[in-house]
Amino acid sequence: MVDIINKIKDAVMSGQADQIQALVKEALAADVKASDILKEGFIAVMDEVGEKMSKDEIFIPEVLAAAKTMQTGLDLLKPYLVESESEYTGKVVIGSVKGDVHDIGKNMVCMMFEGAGFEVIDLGVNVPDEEFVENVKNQQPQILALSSLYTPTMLAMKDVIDALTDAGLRDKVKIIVGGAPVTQLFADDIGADGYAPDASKAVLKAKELLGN
Ligand code: B1M
Repeated sequence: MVDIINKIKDAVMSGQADQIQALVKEALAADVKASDILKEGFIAVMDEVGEKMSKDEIFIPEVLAAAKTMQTGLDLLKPYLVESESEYTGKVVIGSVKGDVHDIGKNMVCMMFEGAGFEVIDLGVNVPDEEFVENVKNQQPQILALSSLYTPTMLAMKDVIDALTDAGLRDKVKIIVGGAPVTQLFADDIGADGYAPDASKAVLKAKELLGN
């Protein structure tokens, strides 16, 4: 298993998007669990990418190529990762907050919600407060999910909550927040209803908030 996981990590680190699906298939055929490919392969290598990026050992084009490779691999892994039940449990509006263009983690959260039977309205990245407010008003989701990866954008989560309060919509939706720099303490401070450290726990938290 270590060998194929290392090959997957190398392919992501060097941005070989054309080879990643064959490697993921090889790992699955060798009975490596999809969750291990995700954690020990993709997420572990993205941490290494982040470290190299912060030390200026690699730069944005390489990071983008790594991100694209991971997303291509995830597309193949998706059916193996999501839960098999597909009972409709609610509607989620989700986005990466204003100023934040990271979307791989947010896309994983979408994937897990879809797998759990939620209807997902993904607003994408760098989403302005007003767009979240509009969608809460028009789509009437039970859950609003906000993602932030870049510390300077964390306070945009509070701006969304304040904008919903100003629009008289705060009590119409449960808000969950997440992303690498986000913590339970921060979630409590900004008045979110819940925090989740990863995509699967985001679904569990949403279900808990909805009383399921
Ligand atoms: Co960015 N970046 N980046 N980057 N980038 C980080 C986040 C960083 C930690 C790297 C580093 O320096 N070590 C650092 C942030 C430091 C900080 O703020 N504390 C950083 C920086 C500084 C930047 C720029 C400023 C770089 C620059 O321009 N000089 C810039 C900022 C752009 C912006 O947003 N305004 C930038 C740009 C980029 C790229 C565009 C090049 C690219 C993004 C491509 C894309 O997403 N399509 C990129 C990438 C790829 C990364 C790293 C390397 C990988 C992120 C990733 O996809 N991880 C990242 C380092 C790292 O995270 N190790 C880094 C894998 C993903 C599965 O994990 O997204 O954490 P993650 O999602 C997890 C959980 O966080 C959680 O669930 C997921 C797993 O289950 N989760 C939620 C996420 N959202 C959730 C929502 C929830 C619940 C859980 O509920 C709603």
